[in-house]
Formats: sequence, structure tokens, C-alpha cells
Amino acid sequence: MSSSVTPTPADKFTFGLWTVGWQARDPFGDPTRPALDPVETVHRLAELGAAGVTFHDDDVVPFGADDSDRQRHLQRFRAALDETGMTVPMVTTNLFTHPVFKEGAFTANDRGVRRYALRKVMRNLDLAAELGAHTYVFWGGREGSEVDLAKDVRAALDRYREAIDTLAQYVKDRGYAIRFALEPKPNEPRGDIFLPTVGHALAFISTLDHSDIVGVNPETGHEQMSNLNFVHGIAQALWQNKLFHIDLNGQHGPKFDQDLVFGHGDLLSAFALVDLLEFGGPGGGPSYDGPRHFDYKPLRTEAADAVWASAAANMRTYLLLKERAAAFRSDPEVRQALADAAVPELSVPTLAAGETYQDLLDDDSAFERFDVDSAGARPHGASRIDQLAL
Ligand SMILES: [Mn+2]
Repeated sequence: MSSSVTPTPADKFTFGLWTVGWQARDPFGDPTRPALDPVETVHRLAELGAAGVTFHDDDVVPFGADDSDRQRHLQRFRAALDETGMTVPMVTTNLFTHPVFKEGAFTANDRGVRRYALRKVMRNLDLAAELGAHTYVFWGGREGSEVDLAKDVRAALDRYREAIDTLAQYVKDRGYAIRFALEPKPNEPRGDIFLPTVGHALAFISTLDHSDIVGVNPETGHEQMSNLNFVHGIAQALWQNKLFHIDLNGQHGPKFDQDLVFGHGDLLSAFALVDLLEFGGPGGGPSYDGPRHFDYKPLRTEAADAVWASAAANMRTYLLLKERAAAFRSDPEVRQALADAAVPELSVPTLAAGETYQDLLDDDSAFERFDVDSAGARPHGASRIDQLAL
């Protein structure tokens, strides 16, 4: 194995405790693997070259634990972080497992549930700040409905906005260096979830009082479940300076949320994504400098030991694609194909510097004399680019 595809903490690979820790319980079957101790997870992922871990509050401290129990769990977890040098760049809240959240959390019809949800997040925000996390993710898995008439969607969005703004105010007042990242998903577990896509989330964020510290955490499979182009979603989030975090995994088109190993779905899309993240920035450098976070699930058929091989596969796939994207970018044949397709020309503004619409109206070469037949016959060769990538 060449060293460039052996992960190190400099690659900023992170994993949720719930990913490798998934016991593979699904709606039709019992767990196929034993529970994992978060302390073991931290050590195993550190050995594999990961930089850090992320968690929901309940991944580290069981739901409903009293304060002394909570301290005991946190102490063990912190010791593992200290021993390994692993970081916690992102933290999130479980607002979906317990039956109290069955009808929603921030958008539950029951006001008491909404107030409880806010308190649960605030408690965990304090812990996130203590652990040095810079991103706090909100995945509203239970924010939605199955029955349109059982939920006032506009009121729900009012309450969603109220929740995010209230929590953002809390973060600012406490002086925490934390930004929020909303994670869209179209459905599952709810029949329809609010803020179902990157686009919906970006539009919602623009209505917030504290939109300056709120961005998105798009997940590969969640966009692809809606048959949307994940690379396009990421590119727009970058374009709006709202890509605060990313969840990488694999998915085979519109079906249940598969959470496959990164690249074990649409591989050409994964290649274009890594190319965008690593080489799509200024001067051909990275366009995103945050954690490369894997939110995947080891297959239910895998034994406990294979979990670690699947974790390593995420990182190796990413680095293989990064290596090949660099080769792709520097290949003279690719450069020629991109030039033939006029890809760089799109960066040239449509109007010249200082040109007005009146100048455009006066330019008969733009319309009256424009040779539409010749322009319509221009070859672009996009298929060749895809084949070179493949
Ligand atoms: Mn998922």
C-alpha cells in the first residue's frame, strides 16, 4: 500500500461513534453485532489513522443517566481522547430514538416536548464546547409527518426557526466557538422530513436571525435518496459559504438510506466530489478545510472484526480518489478535453468589464449576426471527460 493512501490525522478523517458502533438492528431484524464501548472505538479508529470522532449525546452517556453516571462515562471517554490524541470536531444530539420524540422534537405539536428538546441540546452544547468541538450538527430525523393534515407545516417551520435561533443565541451568549450545520434528509424515519434537501436547508437558513453561524451538513446518501446530484448540492453550499461539515457515504439511488462505505455507491459522483473538495478551491487547492466525516454503517452481514476493515475502506477509498483526481487534473489529455469542452470559459463573465445591457443591445455580433447554427454545431466532448475519469 503506497503511503499516500495510508490515512494520517492530517487527512482530517472523522467517524461518528454510531457508525462503527451500529449493532445492525433494522426494522426487520435484531442486532447482529455486540455493543461497542466508545473507548474501544476511539482507540481502534486512532490506530487506523483517523483524526477524531463525533457523537450524539446518547452515544457516550446513556439516555436519562443522572449527573454522577454522566460524569463517570465522560471521564472514561476523555481519557481515551487524551491517550490517543483524537479530537472531537463535531457533536450532535439524539432527538429521535426515545418515544418522547416520536411526533417531533423542535417541531413537535406538544410544546412540552419542544421545550425538553431545547434543554437536551443546550446541555450537550456545553459538553461540545468543553471538548473543543467547532461544529454542532442538527439532523431532524423526527421533524416531519406522515399525515399532511396532522401537521401545520408553516407553524412547524416557525418553531424550527425559533429553536435554531434560540440555540444560536445561547452559543453566542456563552462565547462558544461553535457553528451549526443542518443536515437535510428527505424521509426515513418520518414519511416526510422538513428541510428535505440542501436547497431547502439553505433557503431556511436565509430566514434566520443568526444565519451567520448556521450552515449545512449534507450527506451523500440523503441527497441521492431524492435522486439529486450530491456534487451539485455541495458545490452550491460552497458557493454560498455554507458548507460547514460533510457526511460522506455511499448510496445506490432512490431507496432506503443505505449508509454504504464511501464510494460503494455512485463511484463517478464520489470521484467528482473528492476532486471538488480537494482541488476545486482557489489555485487548485482544497475548497473545504473541515473534517472529512464518514456517516456510514458497516453492513448488517459483517462480523464485529470486519467493522474496522470497513472503517478503513472509507478512508482508503477517499485517498485513492484523491490520488486519482490529482493525476486526472495533471493529465495533458484531460486538460485538452476540458479545454475542448470550454470548461474554463464559464468562468469568464458574460458581460465584459464595465459593459452594460445597453452595450449588449448595441452589439449586433451578440444577436443579429450571431451564428446560431455554428454555435449549435460546436462539439463539447463531455462524454470523453467522463471516460477519462473512469
Ligand atoms: Mn444516512
